[in-house]
Amino acid sequence: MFLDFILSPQNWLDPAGPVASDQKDLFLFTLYLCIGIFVIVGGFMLYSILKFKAKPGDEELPDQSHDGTQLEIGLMVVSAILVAVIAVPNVKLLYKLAEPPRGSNPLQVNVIGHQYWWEFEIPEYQIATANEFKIPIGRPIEFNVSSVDVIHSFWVPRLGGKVDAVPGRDNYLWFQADQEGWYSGQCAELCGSSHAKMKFEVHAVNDEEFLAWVEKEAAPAEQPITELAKEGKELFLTKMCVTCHAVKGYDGAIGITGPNLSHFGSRRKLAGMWVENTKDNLEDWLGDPASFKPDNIMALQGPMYIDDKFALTRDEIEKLAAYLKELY
Ligand code: HEC
Ligand SMILES: [Cu+2]
Repeated sequence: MFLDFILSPQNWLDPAGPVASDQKDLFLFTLYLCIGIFVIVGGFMLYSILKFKAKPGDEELPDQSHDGTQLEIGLMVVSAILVAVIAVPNVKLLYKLAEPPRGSNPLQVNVIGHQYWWEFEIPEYQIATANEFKIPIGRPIEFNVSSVDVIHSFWVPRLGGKVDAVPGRDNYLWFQADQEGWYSGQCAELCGSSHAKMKFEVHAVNDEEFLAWVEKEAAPAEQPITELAKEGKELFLTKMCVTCHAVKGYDGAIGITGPNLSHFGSRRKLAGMWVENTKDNLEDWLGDPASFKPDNIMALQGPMYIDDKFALTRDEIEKLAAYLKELY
């Protein structure tokens, strides 16, 4: 169990950028200091208990003394010094991490929490995506974090501490990734039944790969190629999917209740969870989204899931999945 936590992809003890690494160092410094205090105080206590406990044959109470003015003042001074030793590096780091280093040209990303999924916008490149996004390594990323419904919390443990996503408010956070890789993120504020499944992924890549991704994401969605996918597109446009989902370049597909699906086929995971975005999982999702994530808005409000009259057939699900997979 404990080892699972250490090896987890959300292990903040394994930082991958300067913010997370400073925060870890500060935490461990405080922890080690406290362990030291615990050992010294506990040691004195243990020593006293063993040395002064009643021995066989002791009949009378020992001398009951108090008032060690010098000792008491001494302990107060030591405590005050210890508080300062912990407070000074904390305050220093707060100021250091308040903003990215001067002149570092941070990338702006807007993060919006929704009932069980995350929306990400990169205004500089006019990109809107969901549950998964790429960042360039070695460059600070500044996040403006907010929410459209309740309070969520944006947290990527291996890259830096978290910040609340509060409706009607922009909260601020920055971090930087120094190593390429996938970093798992998590909503860290209880927000409902599928809160634990409100996950997302940050993919840190080199500049070249980042720019290629940005270019692809900014472009309109691909047109379907196979017959199955072409039929899927027709269904997508006529089966009310577009009331909630946007697909760049399609008139009418501008829904904002659900994730932007313009390049859904290139996403690694499904609905931000730990589930791979495979054909089978996608078909299962379209058949019954609530079985993956209870109380998600697609299952709660999508007419095809609440009224048998609009239910999708097996054949329709296959076509829709084929189409979505081609939205690369
Ligand atoms: C009532 C609004 C609504 C309707 C209608 C709707 N969806 Fe969704 N959809 C959502 C929401 C909200 C989510 C995100 C769920 C979550 O992760 O909590 C979602 C998620 C998805 C995802 C996963 C996206 C990702 O980023 O992994 C796919 C794929 C999808 N919907 C396809 C469809 C298709 C196809 C239809 C039409 C048959 C459809 N949806 C109809 C709201 C809707
Ligand atoms: Cu949440």
